[in-house]
Amino acid sequence: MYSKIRIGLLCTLYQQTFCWSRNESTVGKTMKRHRANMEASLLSSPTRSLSFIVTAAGLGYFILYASAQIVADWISGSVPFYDYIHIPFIILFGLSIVATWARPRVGYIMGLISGVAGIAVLSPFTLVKGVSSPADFGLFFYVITIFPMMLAASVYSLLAYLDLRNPSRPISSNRLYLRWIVIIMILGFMIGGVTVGSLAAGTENQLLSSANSNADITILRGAAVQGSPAYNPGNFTVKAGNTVTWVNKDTTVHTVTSSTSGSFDSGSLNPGQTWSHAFPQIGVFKYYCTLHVWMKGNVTVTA
Ligand SMILES: [Cu+2]
Repeated sequence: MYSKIRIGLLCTLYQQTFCWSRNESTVGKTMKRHRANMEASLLSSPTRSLSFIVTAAGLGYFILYASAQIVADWISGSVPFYDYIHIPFIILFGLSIVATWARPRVGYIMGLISGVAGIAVLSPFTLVKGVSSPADFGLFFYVITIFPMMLAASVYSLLAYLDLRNPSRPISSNRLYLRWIVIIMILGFMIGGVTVGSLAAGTENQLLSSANSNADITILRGAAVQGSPAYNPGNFTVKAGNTVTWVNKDTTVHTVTSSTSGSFDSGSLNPGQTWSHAFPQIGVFKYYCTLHVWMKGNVTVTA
């Protein structure tokens, strides 16, 4: 009798488990199919294609730009360190675009995270420098287009993710407007920025070329590029007791710093700025730029 009860109990347990799991799986499947249908209709909507286009364009623009730069630098023989910083982002952005296409809900989160990470990590290196000196037009153009494009990709990824998270709810017209406002603002910012920048570049070039022409030594345009001439003349000869003046005619900050520590140091010399130092003693005084250590020059002081 005891065993009969036990078998009966087991049967009930088994049946309940079986029924429950079968029930669950049927309901689950229907729910899933319903959700998939909603998502599919949402994904085929114009909003979705707009989200995909903006996200892919925003992230893809960086991939193309940074890859082209790496190839160009590689051909020219010197690959600066920011090219290496770009590599993980090229991979991350590429994966995000593929994911956005194949698995939108995961993809848009990735798009949002990688867009924000790109802005956060890359802007400290270039943003202020690029905007402050439009005469360095390559960098200026990079800054004024890359970051707005990344921002657009991030905003669109966020909006697309919010829509996908709740696929049964119709997309509000506010969000549709918001999408268009974001595109118009970002395009306007880029076009305006490039226009103003190219005008400012002309002015800056003029100012730099007319900056202190009485200086003894000129920091040449493009001095930061490894292998190109930096200080002109590279060796300047002066009589003891005289003062030597440097002028920075490049578009970026440089220094004139003694290779013998503590002897003399100009500190940061902004574009157009001059700096002077007196040489009372005879000898050869080597100096370099602390920001671009390959920039070297010397002053020979004679009796
Ligand atoms: Cu320098």
